[in-house]
Amino acid sequence: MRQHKLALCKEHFLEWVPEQTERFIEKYKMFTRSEKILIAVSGGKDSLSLWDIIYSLGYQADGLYICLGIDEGLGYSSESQRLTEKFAAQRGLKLHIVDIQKEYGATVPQFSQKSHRGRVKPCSVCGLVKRHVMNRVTRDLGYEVLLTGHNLDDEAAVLFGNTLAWTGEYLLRQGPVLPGVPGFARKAKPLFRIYEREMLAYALLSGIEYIYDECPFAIGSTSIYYKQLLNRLENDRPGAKQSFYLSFLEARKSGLFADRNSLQAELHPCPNCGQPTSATGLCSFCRMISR
Ligand code: Q46
Ligand code: ZN
Repeated sequence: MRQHKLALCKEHFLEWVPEQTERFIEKYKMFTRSEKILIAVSGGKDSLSLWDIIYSLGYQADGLYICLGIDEGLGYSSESQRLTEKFAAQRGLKLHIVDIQKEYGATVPQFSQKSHRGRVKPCSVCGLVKRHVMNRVTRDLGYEVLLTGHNLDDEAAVLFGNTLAWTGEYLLRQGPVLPGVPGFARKAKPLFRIYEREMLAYALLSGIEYIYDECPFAIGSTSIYYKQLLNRLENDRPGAKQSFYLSFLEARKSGLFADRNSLQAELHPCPNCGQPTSATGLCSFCRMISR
């Protein structure tokens, strides 16, 4: 690991990743062992590894799998669900499953076709659906914190995109912990300082069976393009990705950006689902499913 000037054998690497994760959970005050935790799991290497790590560290965390109904001739959703269920069953962990088609009448690609959003790719609809369901399950089942498996490469790519466009509101919201507000539980990303390559190595070395294929709609995405650019930078300057992200957090902490409240839209509960929204009337999710 050139970025850390560190070389570890398999045994020590499998100890190092959970130790680092726990260090960051504590340093960034993400959650405690007495809190009820929900982990959003997709069947991919990062979220399943996160569940594995959190469980091995002695935290009590249940999983949430959202079946998006993405097939594209690959059976992407059914295969990722099968692997997630297998992972949970092997370890005796509790998994909640929400099937979008069964609950809301259409799959994510079908909602995308029907709405004006994302005629080519369903990613914006997909993001909207996932956010809504994650918030709903976290709130309805009384979880105190929701975890996602974003790693350093994911976060650096999002930051890169937000910086290219100087999207102030997103820059203010991006971070390892998003505090809870009435109607929304706290959110945390315990893997945000672990490189994608390290997570891949962790999943492979610990024998986690995960879905190798990317979502078919991820091909050609901007986030993958940004990751490739950042990898070129990292290749020439080991540690550049981490320093880009951590310098951003430092800059924000020291007040480089405007006060968070000045850019935050006022929220009120959606009259249908009750989730906080800045829209007047129904939230975007309820508007979409009511069409
Ligand atoms: S947004 Fe788009 Fe991902 Fe949804 S449709 Fe696939 S690529 S899964 S993170
Ligand atoms: Zn709503």
